[in-house]
Amino acid sequence: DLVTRYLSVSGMTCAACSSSVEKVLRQVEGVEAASVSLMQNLAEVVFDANIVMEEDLVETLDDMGYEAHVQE
Ligand code: 9UX
Repeated sequence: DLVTRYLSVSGMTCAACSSSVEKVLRQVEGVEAASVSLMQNLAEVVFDANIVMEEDLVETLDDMGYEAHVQE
């Protein structure tokens, strides 16, 4: 099933940061769509919860050097 979740992402300081975060999220298997707002420090991700978990997305962004958290 497709779910939409929001991740807060800190550490993005320029537009290239948010672009690369968006690009990487879109390449994750199971992710259908990703949209990242630099101004809001927010990533909106639509993914198939049977394929990928939100914790995996958080870890992916942490590995890139950003600090991500799932928003309630
Ligand atoms: Mo912009 Mo982000 O020069 O790591 S790409 S700060």
